[in-house]
Amino acid sequence: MHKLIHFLKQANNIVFMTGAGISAESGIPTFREAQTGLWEKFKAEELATPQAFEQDPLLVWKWYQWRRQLIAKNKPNPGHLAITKIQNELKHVTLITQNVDGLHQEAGTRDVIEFHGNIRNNKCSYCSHVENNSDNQSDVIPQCPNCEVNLRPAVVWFGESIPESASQQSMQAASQADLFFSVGTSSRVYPAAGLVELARQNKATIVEINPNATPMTSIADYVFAEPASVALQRIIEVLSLPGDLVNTKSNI
Ligand code: BV8
Ligand code: ZN
Repeated sequence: MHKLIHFLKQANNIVFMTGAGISAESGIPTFREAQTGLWEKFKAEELATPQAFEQDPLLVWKWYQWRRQLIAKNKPNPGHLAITKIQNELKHVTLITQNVDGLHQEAGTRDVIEFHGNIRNNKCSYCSHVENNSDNQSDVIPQCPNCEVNLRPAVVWFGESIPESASQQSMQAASQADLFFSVGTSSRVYPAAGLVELARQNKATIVEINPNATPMTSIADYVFAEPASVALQRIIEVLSLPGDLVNTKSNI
């Protein structure tokens, strides 16, 4: 941990990339764990596609409304809050998130790059119309005022490209990072997972925080095989202690 904290304090460009695992401790199911209740017979990856929305818009719409209500009932956890604290205490910390739940912003993290869009808004697939969905709990799908077609959640579905600005900002951040944290992601979805590889190619020190191994574990310089809130709070504790750093009981 000593060397990592030394890196943290010396780093000029720190990047955090988060996945569904950081929201798991807020009660939001991760993307690949089996769904529950009326959604248990569906796989998230099958519902989060333009084809699914085309085929059964109401089914996909209800799934998103269900997720929105779940998110609204939950709040950021200590893992989200720790990233905000690190961003406030250290210079130049960039957060890229694959999550669409908005919990990082709610935790006070600034300039969040939403790599897969956000669930708060609806957008039109045919024009630039976007509208907020926050207080709409209806099962009636809103229509685009310009095109008179179904609006859809303002997220990036499988088979859709990453929004240009999010993609550009993320690639720039990853290529300039000297310290890159991959937090709570199975590192299976591309191009997001490729950002770790891009950082690595540019000689960044890679830290993975995930209770389970992923395809990125083998290229990580430091691995915290524990929940995000535990690992990030340990880093905060050791970071904010003055002078010499305490020994932590971990393999780091
Ligand atoms: C693209 C928004 C170019 C929606 C998401 C065939 C056709 C088309 C494309 C493809 C194809 N084959 C492959 C692709 C590319 C595809 C892809 O990568 N597929 C994968 C499945 C192989 N990618 C795309 O389609 C992307 N676009 O490539 O465009 C293109 C265009 C046209 C045609 C071809 C290519 C777009 C991908 C974006 C999809 N949208 N979300 C919504 O949310 O509804 S992705 C979705 O997965 C979520 O955003 C999620 O964040 C993301 C990644 O998953 P994870 O976050 O990693 O979540 P997961 O559940 O997997 O893992 C959770 C982890 O947390 C676990 O490791 C667990 O151990 C850990 N954990 C659990 N608890 C904790 C914890 N960690 C820490 N603390 C804890 N407490
Ligand atoms: Zn439209």
